[in-house]
Amino acid sequence: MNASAETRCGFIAIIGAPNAGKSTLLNRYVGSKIAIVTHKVQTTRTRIIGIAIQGDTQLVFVDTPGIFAPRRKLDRAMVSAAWRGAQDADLVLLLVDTLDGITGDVRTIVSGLKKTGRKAFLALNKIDKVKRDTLLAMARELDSSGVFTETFMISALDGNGTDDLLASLVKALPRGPWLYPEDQITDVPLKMLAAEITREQIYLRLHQELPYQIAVEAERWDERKDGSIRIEQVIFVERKSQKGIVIGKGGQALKKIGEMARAEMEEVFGCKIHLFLFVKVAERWSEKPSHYSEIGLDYVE
Ligand SMILES: Nc1nc2c(ncn2[C@@H]2O[C@H](COP(=O)(O)OP(=O)(O)OP(=O)(O)O)[C@@H](O)[C@H]2O)c(=O)[nH]1
Ligand SMILES: [Mg+2]
Repeated sequence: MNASAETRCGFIAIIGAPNAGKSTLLNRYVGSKIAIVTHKVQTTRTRIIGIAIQGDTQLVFVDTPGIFAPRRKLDRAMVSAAWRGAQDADLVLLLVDTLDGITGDVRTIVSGLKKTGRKAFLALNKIDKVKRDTLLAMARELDSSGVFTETFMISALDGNGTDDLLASLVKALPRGPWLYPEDQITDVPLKMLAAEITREQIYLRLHQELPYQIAVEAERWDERKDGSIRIEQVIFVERKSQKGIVIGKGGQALKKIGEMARAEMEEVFGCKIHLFLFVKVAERWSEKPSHYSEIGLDYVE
């Protein structure tokens, strides 16, 4: 590891409304898929750390759940995890989905930052899809809040503008020793990553009829002598009808989810995976505290 006189290291919280592209940006900077990404809002449920290295600098990105007006208990826990992520960080990066414009959620976040006196970097995302005039108008309006030190226009998807943003983040981080080993890229335990991969496949396959309140937990995890891993996971749904949707006609949906998830896990973990999925109805699981710690959240009354 490098001497601390020259090195820099710090936490950068990526915050924003649901679906802004936070996890996409995190994965790009880390260079590996550690946070799941879907077209649905509220994909990320907990804080996820992704570590990138640029020369002498270790950048510790904190992906957070989207911030929005919470109604349900799970929502409240997610939003509070996101704000905590911002509080603890050296730098805050607000990502705005320019396809959506300046929504009520974005205004809420900006005024939240203003209240705490936090300065932030602003990145207008999805510029691959939006006209330049619209982008400039949005930048002007957001800039007038006085919250942002620098503004960037990026596409987390195709990478446009992301190098400039990264270079500026590096400059703004404090000097200090690296906090993580050089080869560590995340703090998500493998078990949770595997559960997230399955949840992503459920979201991707069952978009229309998806019951939002789905949780996946690893029930058994055996690393075998031959180097393979045998994983049993339980998919929790809240109602019997949802169980039917996840399993599908003749078990087809669940089978496909299992195949896709297994392939993805084999790629991410680099070994053979034996995956077994079970679906259970746990009525109102999202109201129960024990399920929260399983997915890395604090239960908020
Ligand atoms: N066109 C375009 N789509 C993008 C871009 N960045 C992200 N997306 C898409 O936006 C959707 C949401 O991306 P995520 O990375 O899951 O967004 P998120 O902010 O992490 O969402 P939550 O975890 O739900 O808060 C996905 O379908 C992405 O492929 C971009 O730069 N351009
Ligand atoms: Mg996300």
